[in-house]
Amino acid sequence: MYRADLPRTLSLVVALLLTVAPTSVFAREFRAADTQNEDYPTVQALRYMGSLVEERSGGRLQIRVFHSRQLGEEKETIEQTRAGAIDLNRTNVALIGNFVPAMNVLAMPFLFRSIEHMQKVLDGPIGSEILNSFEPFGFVGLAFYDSGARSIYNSVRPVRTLADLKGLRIRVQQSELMSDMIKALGAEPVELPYGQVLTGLATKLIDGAENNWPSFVTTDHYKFAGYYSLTEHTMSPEVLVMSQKAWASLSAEDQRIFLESGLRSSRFMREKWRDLEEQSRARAEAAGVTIVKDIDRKPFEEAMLPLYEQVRRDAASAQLIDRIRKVE
Ligand code: GTR
Repeated sequence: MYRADLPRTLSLVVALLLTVAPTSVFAREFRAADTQNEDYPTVQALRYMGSLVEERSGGRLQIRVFHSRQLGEEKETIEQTRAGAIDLNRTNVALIGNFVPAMNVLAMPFLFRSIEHMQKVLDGPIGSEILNSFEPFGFVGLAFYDSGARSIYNSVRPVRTLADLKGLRIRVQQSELMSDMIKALGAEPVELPYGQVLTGLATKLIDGAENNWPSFVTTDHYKFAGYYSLTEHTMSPEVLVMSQKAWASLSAEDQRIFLESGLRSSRFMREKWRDLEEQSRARAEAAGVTIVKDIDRKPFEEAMLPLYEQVRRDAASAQLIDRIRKVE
């Protein structure tokens, strides 16, 4: 650096310090991870939660949202959250099910009869109990977010029956349970991080994948997979967790701020979700995607029985499944 540049550099540094000082000195920033795009309802919900947290704490607590896999793919961000390197994480239950067994129960195929059934379970005592059961695994459950129903899509043929699925390479989330599910349906599972699915479809590494309408469309998967079969095999919701480490560092009052703001953000998100689901479906239809509606779900459900047997070997999971099914 030339000597003549020094004063200018110094004044720049001072100016910079002055701009960041109010935040860095008085506020504590919490890093939140979300794999979805900037405008996705879950990301909007995190930003909304950030505004609530900031307002209620008089600016002491702030949330910085990292969307679009800026902090890595979902599996890695969950590991980092458990280690305390990421403070908040919005993840799908199928991914965090690798760590928290109750999450795998929520990802079970054909568990919920309808979205209303799922919301009733998650909004009620069972939902709170599940959120309260995270701590031994290094997380604190704050809230659930909607994620609709997941269906199978592919680029090869309309899937109506199990026979149609034979031999298709279907991408699943990085979850053993989801791999086993696709295997049980007779297709070939390929575990891939979310960010690699588009390339996988475009290069024909995979024939298809499975997801809800908004994920199918906002990722552009629909441009490479023209058949969307309404299998609606899972309704695995999203969950917002905080690292146990960040949680333990908060006063009881601040913990309450995060909990209540998380809950409010989940209500805020529900409206956005409904709109985007409709818009996404319409957009896929307008782009020429064939929506396969005439599916006999019975054989799909029956194919899942061995998976249920496997998961029910864990007594707590078996009990949770039964309780969820009993909710009217
Ligand atoms: C989406 C979910 C993401 C991610 C993705 C996937 O529905 O919002 O968190 O799990 O599915 O299939 O990888």
